[in-house]
Amino acid sequence: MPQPVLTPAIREEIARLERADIMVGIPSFKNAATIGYVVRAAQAGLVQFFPDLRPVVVNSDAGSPDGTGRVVVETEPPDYVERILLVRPTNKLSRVSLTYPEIDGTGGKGAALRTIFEIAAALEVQALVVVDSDLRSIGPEWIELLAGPILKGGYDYVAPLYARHKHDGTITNNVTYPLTRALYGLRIRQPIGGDFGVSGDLVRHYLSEGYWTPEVSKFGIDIWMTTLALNGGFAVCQARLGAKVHDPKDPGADLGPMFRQVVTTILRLAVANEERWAKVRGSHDVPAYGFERVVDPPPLEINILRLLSEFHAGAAALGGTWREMLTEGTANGVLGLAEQAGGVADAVRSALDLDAPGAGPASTASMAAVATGFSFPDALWARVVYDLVITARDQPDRLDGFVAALVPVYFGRVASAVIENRDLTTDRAEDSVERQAREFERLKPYLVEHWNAAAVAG
Ligand SMILES: Nc1nc2c(ncn2[C@@H]2O[C@H](COP(=O)(O)OP(=O)(O)OP(=O)(O)O)[C@@H](O)[C@H]2O)c(=O)[nH]1
Ligand SMILES: [Mg+2]
Repeated sequence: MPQPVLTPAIREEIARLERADIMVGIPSFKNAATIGYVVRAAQAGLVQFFPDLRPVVVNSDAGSPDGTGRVVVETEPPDYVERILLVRPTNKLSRVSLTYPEIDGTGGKGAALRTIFEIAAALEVQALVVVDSDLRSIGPEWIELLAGPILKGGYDYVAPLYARHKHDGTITNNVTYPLTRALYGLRIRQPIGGDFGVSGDLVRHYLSEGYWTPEVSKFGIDIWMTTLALNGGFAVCQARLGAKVHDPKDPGADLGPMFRQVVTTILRLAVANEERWAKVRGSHDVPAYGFERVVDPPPLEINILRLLSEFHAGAAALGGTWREMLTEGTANGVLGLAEQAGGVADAVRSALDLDAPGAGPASTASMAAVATGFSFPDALWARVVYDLVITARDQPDRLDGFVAALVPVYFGRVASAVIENRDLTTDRAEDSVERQAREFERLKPYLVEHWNAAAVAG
């Protein structure tokens, strides 16, 4: 385990704060425009719901040039709680913004959280709540929903449950949810949601864990936290937070590096935890705290044409690599689909006249309506992911390259899901996510057989 060297500034803050009972940690990187709102919500939540505890808000920033840290320390808590409810918080709320140190030369969300864990452990907090700094939909009650199960219910890990738009959360829907559920047998719907509650015990467990990679220092951190909580025997629940509204991302344009960091981490952890999942069949619900809410998250546009084109182009550039990382049957299926994706992409381009000079971007709906013939079957996708678990074990040194080569295949899978869900409400689209997760469970023996067969052969 790399020991991040806490900077003198961080040590000073720890010495000044001495102790806290509850901490809200916020990682950030150039979020000056949105973090003030998140800090206001967190502060109001701490005062309103936990007036007797010693609270602290800690922002772990990447050294953002846009003044993110200044916004944090200058944001005043809303006074309405004290004015109307006559709540007198017993302890003054402290706000801190720090620049986190890199870990072995790598910075990112995970490195930011590691500093948050160090501070939480040093202050001996009972509950740590972590929330993203680009959230628009957070309210004070999120603090109670994420910390309440820990402080009042004895839980150690609270994963978020939110309504996300049917086209949002594609890494979650296609990889981390179905794979975590099928491997470890627990239905954590948002294993990389970004907003969590963690007990003091679990924070200490995180700090004692030996497994840490450059990917964990970046966006691998969320699945690392969830997987360690599940496999360390900690009590896990979920909290219904309503909608997740944050800076939107188009999977084809923004999510490639994040996909690689998350997927490499989930695969390496699967290899390391074989004894945890080998015998698990089926899955169980995980209790959820908080009142159900009916909310419609804002729509998200996805460039299906780009996804299909990259999948098609991937076959020419990476077909050989796909054959190295997938079984023969899986590779043949994927290569056949990539070929088809090229034809469908051409059809979309010509039907919508996208090659015409001055043609503007097409809407997701109009592209999906033309692309209806394209479908990436659940079973094939599950085999792709399972083949990668085996490859992660057998060729660990080449895993980064294999996961990079998986990105266009994932694009093909995302395109298929967007096309399939084009006319469905967000609610109904959830059915196809569940169907796929059941397919991962149904094919778990495929994973186990290949794992055992390859072990014998090797
Ligand atoms: N300190 C630090 N924080 C980062 C860095 N990259 C991202 N973050 C923070 O991590 C959080 C999540 O980052 P986003 O870019 O919103 O990621 P996302 O795709 O929305 O991720 P999910 O919400 O998990 O789907 C935000 O609070 C970011 O500010 C980084 O390099 N350093
Ligand atoms: Mg975000």
